[in-house]
Amino acid sequence: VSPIRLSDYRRPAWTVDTVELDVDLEIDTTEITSRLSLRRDPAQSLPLRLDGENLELLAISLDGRPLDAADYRYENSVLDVVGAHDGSMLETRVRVRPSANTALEGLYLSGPRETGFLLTQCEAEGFRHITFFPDRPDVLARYTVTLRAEQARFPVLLAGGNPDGAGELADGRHWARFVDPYPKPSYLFALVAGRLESIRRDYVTADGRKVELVMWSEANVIDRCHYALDALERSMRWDERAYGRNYDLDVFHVVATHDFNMGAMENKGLNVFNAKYLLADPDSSTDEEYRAVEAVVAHEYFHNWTGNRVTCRDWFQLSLKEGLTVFREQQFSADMNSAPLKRIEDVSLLRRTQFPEDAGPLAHPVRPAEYREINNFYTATVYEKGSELVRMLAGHLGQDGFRRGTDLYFDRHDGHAATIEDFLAALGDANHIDLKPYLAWYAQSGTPRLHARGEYDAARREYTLTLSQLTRATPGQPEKLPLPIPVKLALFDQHGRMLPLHLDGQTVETEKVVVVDKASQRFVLRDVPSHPVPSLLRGFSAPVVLECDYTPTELALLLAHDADGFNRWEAGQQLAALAFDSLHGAGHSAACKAWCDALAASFENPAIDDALLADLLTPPGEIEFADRQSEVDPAKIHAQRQELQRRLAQRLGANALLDRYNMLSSGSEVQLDAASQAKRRLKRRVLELLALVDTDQAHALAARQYETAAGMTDRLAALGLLVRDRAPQAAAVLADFRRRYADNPLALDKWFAEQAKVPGEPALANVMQLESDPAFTLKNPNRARSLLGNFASANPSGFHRADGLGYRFFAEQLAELDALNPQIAARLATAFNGWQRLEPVRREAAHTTLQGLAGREGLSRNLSEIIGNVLQ
Ligand code: B3K
Ligand code: ZN
Repeated sequence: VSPIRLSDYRRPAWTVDTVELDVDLEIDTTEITSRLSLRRDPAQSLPLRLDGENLELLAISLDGRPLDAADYRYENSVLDVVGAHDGSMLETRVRVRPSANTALEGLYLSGPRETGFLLTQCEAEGFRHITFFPDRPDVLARYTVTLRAEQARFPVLLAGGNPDGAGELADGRHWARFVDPYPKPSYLFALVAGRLESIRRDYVTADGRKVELVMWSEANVIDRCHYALDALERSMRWDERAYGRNYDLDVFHVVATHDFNMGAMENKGLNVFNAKYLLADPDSSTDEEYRAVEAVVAHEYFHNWTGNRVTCRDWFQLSLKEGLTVFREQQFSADMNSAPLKRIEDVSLLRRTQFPEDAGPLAHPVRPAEYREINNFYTATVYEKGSELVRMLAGHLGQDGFRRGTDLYFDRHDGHAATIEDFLAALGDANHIDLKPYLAWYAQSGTPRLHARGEYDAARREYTLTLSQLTRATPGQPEKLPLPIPVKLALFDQHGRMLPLHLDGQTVETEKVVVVDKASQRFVLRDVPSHPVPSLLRGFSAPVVLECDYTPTELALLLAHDADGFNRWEAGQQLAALAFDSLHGAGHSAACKAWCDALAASFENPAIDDALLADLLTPPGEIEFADRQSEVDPAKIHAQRQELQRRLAQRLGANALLDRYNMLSSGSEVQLDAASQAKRRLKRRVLELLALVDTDQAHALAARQYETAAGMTDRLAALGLLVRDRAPQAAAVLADFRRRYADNPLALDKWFAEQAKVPGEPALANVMQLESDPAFTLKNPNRARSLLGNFASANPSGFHRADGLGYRFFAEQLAELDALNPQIAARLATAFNGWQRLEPVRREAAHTTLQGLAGREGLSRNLSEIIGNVLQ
């Protein structure tokens, strides 16, 4: 297959005004009749061509006249029709097979065939698995959908849009109709049918529309949907206030499924969620999961404007909706919880997922220039880096300016399919600013390195900051241009006091943003009384790697005094990195001592919030450390990071850790307020540190914590520690967990995940044994991810064995999974990213395995694109 290129974009020759779908639902065979009213672009003369994947064509007619075999051809997933003209009506009837659909794209069955329900997933190109259509996001049509099914088996029938009648039919069947008044692209179509329960709430939008909010799930988990319903209401209010956006239909349905390829889907008026991001209760969800539910509910809701009302012209523009919606979701979560903690979490995620992606063979721009399989481009780059780009734009315009810009964007493009240029133009026009220079960020891949060097001239009282940028070559992009990099900065004196900034003759407050848009630039700050310590890139003002030759003392000063919560944590991370390097260096342990001393001071500082303290006490992860090295030995990195943490634990002292642990012991009921969550987070970290210096004691405490835990956060923290440490208590705790949650697939996923994350050599034996556990199946994406995804992507020392057996086992699983679900196989395969930077023995083993996998017959387009790119 040759790639699809952005530069080849053409307007559609044919569009569709209205779609009428009649769907006769059954588990094994469903029949779909579609009537499309067609519009022809007068400027083009191409014959009618529609997409259709694996459809059994039963009937076809044009303008009421059944077509002869000579008038159409259905081959290679396209339907060509002759004789259509502007205004024609094409009617087709097709048959599809939901219960046989293991790829979970198009119409499929969730759950067992006796009790499960039917649902659809269309983004990106699933609609062509349901009916013939110009299946591209710039074809916006109005949908009328009529569902018919046996009433006893499918009591609930749902589709996007407003309800428009329902009733009974002969033979125990019934029907329901939905009309969506808003033109939408086919990827936002959805239907759901089966036995589902609901909880509901009335909502009135700021502009006065009465809306019924409904959460749907299978009966046994409906009690766990309340938190999501609250989160939905908070999201709706927030979007009204922050962006002036109101909901626009009479109903908003949200459905939970255990069988889903991703987190959730923003179908118009009928969101579908992976149960992992909708269900929450204290006994089975951790605090992190509660926050994730809130964030994903908000994310999908926010898509109603950023994605649905204004959609993407083509899939290259995916970040137009995803980057912007992630940004909105991050703002919302920061408002609902703690802004600095949220920023730490988001930047950590970016560094753990996006930086490695951007540094390896899978690197691609936020707006890719080409793809073979679009589902492979729902990446950390498009989502998380995309959000960072929007954050830079928002920072540049300021809160009011950004709001003016988004208002204009919605005004201009409502009901249309837009591009990233359109977005930048609207933001810029509303503020009389040219934002075009930021387009380069969307086109250029790779993480820029920003080098900072400061010089203080005591005689002139001047501090000169030289900032230079460099982006390394990435696949297909040997030459890189300088990008506009906003650097938010402040200066501190040696006592940790912020200094006023005098730049270009103006006095500003104590914080300022300078934009570096050349390869190298100098900024002179005047009237600086003493040699300052700069705090750079505050709040992580641009997605770059900052290289600054701080001394350990300077970093310790920032860690103690920086008022920017993010940069304070960041100083600790930089100091931890110096400490990490010093461990294998020639006895230079000043950095390690400085790190431990600084954290010992934080540990005693009552002004620091418990959750921030927990984050301060956590050094960068193994993946982040690996990202800084040119020849990676994951086993060594693991050992060295453990040693670093052991030194910290030693410095804090077993007694102090134990005292703190006891002080943090929580009550018999789970409270979800910020302070209670923060306590649990710190408690977990303290216990992990204690385990490094008083192992038996910590394990005994963990076993007790497991027994007495009021909720999942404490319970899983205890189980995770015992399992990772392979403590004598681990087996009993695992057995108990398994029994306790036998009927709770989301909890059971954690049971698999924790065992897949055991560091080092023992991991593989665990995973191989769990793979043949009766509860394991490759058919369920959550289960496959919990075992194989955690092993290959979240456990570097376990997966990257020197004997290469981890790779071989994993590749076998991928091949098997690919035959069932190519999207999930391709996603998991990205674990091989970065293999070129492994030390030679592992590199060779990974290479051999990858070549073996690439040479297999019948790989999906999804998996072969990833393997092909990884190998290049
Ligand atoms: N838009 C969906 C993702 C669809 C992925 C298709 N492979 C969820 C989201 O970003 O909100
Ligand atoms: Zn999204």
